[in-house]
Amino acid sequence: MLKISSVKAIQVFDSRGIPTISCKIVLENGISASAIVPSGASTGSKEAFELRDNDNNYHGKSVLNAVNNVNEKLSHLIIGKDPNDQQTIDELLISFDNTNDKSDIGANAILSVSLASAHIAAKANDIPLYQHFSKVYSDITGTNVEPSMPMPMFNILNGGEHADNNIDIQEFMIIPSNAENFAQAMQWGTEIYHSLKKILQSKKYSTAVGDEGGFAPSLKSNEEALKLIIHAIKDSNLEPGTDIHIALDCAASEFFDGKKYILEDGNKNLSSQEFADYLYDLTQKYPITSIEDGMHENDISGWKILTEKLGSKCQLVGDDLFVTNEKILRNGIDQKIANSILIKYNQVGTITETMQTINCAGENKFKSIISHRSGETEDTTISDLSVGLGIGQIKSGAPCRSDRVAKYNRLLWIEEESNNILLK
Ligand code: 2PG
Ligand code: MG
Repeated sequence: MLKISSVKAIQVFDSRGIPTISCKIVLENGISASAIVPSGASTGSKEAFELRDNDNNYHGKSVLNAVNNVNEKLSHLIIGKDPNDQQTIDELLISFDNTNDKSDIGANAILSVSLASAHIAAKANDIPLYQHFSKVYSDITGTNVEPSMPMPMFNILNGGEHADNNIDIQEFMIIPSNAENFAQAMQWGTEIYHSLKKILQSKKYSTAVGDEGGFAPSLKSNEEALKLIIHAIKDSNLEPGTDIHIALDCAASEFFDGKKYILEDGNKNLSSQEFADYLYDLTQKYPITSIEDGMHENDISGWKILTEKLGSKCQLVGDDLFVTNEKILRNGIDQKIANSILIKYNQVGTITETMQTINCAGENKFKSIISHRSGETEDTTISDLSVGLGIGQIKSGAPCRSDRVAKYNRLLWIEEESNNILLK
């Protein structure tokens, strides 16, 4: 049995220069491991609570109370426990907080311990983290999984809350569907990214990047973004619709006023039905196979319209809609909305709950996509999680900026060192 001897958190910084928590766990035998918590910008209203200090420091964004909660409270719960038993650790953390949204201790505080615990267990057992995650998943859910490499979704053009431009849709992603392995997917992704840069330069558009490393030019319309991407795919000698497909994250909660979807694109004010038609038209013209948050998280009738219209031909992903929460997902499944879920562990707060949600999705034939947050760090836990659970898909932004590329680079090493694991 392994035994935790100390748990220590400090405040560190994410890719936006905003404070976040890093937690280090040390075992009795002296081995240590740490993890860092990410943070979102376009957040769902039902996400677990991110505790920030809201005082005069760091524009109110410091996390010193959450850090203190780890050091003064959570550490005492965890010291002496065996990190192999992820579920027991997470249940102790969850019940100590005792609120539905983890607002007492802070989901960021709780997640930092949950993640560090997984890292130290893998390290102490001398196995890769993804293998540890496979084992933890079968312990928690009773379902055995085969590790596999995920298909990446590269967010090469940024709009919405992640960029200071006029593009409504938050993420335009490319999926190298026809790639034979992860390394080839990476090659295609980077080649298209650089082709897009050249095209933007030739049109005198900005090549400054948004929060997730994708370009963030001001364009005439959302459709112009799609045309530029198709152009970049062809310039890379790849075939749109065969080699490469397109995924969108509308993050539609950000431009819904309670009644209408307000698009800067042509000053459109669209009803749910009209916005669903608008998205449908885009899928008719471009090889779009995945649309995330195509409706506001509370526009359930809009989600029903969208699912009826597009659900059989397109992956419809609930992010702000489901917030990685099993109960909210079950409710959505009952209402027959969406057909896939985005998985972000800080939306729910522990590894255990994240795995339970993924399992619930699988049992109901929903696909899962593991995701970064727009505020990221050098932490690469999501890469191992995607492989270990054989999830099949990951989005971690553009193939640019170390906070994004760190995840892809970790996946390249996993592919190299486990040459029998295939791209799903
Ligand atoms: C999203 C995420 C990640 P954020 O909406 O899918 O791309 O953004 O972390 O800002 O919620
Ligand atoms: Mg999203």
